[in-house]
Amino acid sequence: MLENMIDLSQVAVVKKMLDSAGRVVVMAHKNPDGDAAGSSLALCNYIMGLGKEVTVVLPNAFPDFLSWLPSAGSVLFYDVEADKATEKIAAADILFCLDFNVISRLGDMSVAVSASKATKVLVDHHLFPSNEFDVSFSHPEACSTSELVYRLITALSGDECVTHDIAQCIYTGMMTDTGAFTYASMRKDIYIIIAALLNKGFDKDKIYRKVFFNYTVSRMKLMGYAMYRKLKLYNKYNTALITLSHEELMRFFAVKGDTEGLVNQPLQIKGVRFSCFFREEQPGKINVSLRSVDDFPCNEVAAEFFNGGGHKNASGGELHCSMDEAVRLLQRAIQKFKSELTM
Ligand SMILES: [Mn+2]
Repeated sequence: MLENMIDLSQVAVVKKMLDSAGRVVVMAHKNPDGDAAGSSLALCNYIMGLGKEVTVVLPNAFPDFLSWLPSAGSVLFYDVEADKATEKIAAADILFCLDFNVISRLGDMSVAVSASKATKVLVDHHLFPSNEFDVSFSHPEACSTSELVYRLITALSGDECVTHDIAQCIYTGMMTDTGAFTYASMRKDIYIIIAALLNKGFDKDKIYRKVFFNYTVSRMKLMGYAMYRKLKLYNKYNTALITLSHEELMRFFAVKGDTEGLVNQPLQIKGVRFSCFFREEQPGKINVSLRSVDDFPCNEVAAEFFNGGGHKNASGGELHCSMDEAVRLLQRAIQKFKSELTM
């Protein structure tokens, strides 16, 4: 049996709304990841099963390795078809807002969503949800929004409503948001849900390969280069840093997503508790990714030194300076957080 998480009186409210709704739009955050795409498509497939008109509208495309997700071909992308997307949003009775906590996370699309008079239902696991939503299922304790969608639809219609397609979407979101169940994945409910999903008869190992074994040769070589030539260890501080300049990214023909996950790699080194990756997206503009293990608060480092924030073990930020200056900033940061890094 699953432990209770979502509020059943709110589920009843959603049920009523769905019963009387004509048109529904499901959306997720900009630069959608496996959880954003998986949770949206799971919910979309469920609502389609109810016989409603439903559209998934995303601010921009998800990575190629998610294009096999059931119904992925029917998604409307705001950055490509803004007029059509705006029309759908304006005509909807309900907007399901998945995997983000403030409407501004939709980027340019947020204008159309804020202007809509539709009932906005939030389903999300990020901290600090805004009050822009009419109904909120906000549960930072959930491993993923996909887990919450599973809980929502089974609370609405029981396990029978979970089709083979829906199960694959939900599994993908749960898997990607936990690094294939290597973090944020301690709650036993996660595995009770997975067992229920596997009953629907899909091949979870195949999903793993579709999502994670998708490198191009140039990406593999870039990863090797980064690891062999660009990894720096601050042993005294149990900290690792990888930097990639704009020139280096160009040299390896890096495209969006090619450095995904690189920041996690140094955490595999014995003793490393804090891993940083600086990627010079454009000359002078540096994207900062931070990862940690245990209690080391990346988000505090991100907020204080890198104009960013995020979760305790996974945060990000942005700098407008040279790579040398960024590295010096990190040196100051680890000096400041020395006691937490060396315990
Ligand atoms: Mn998520």
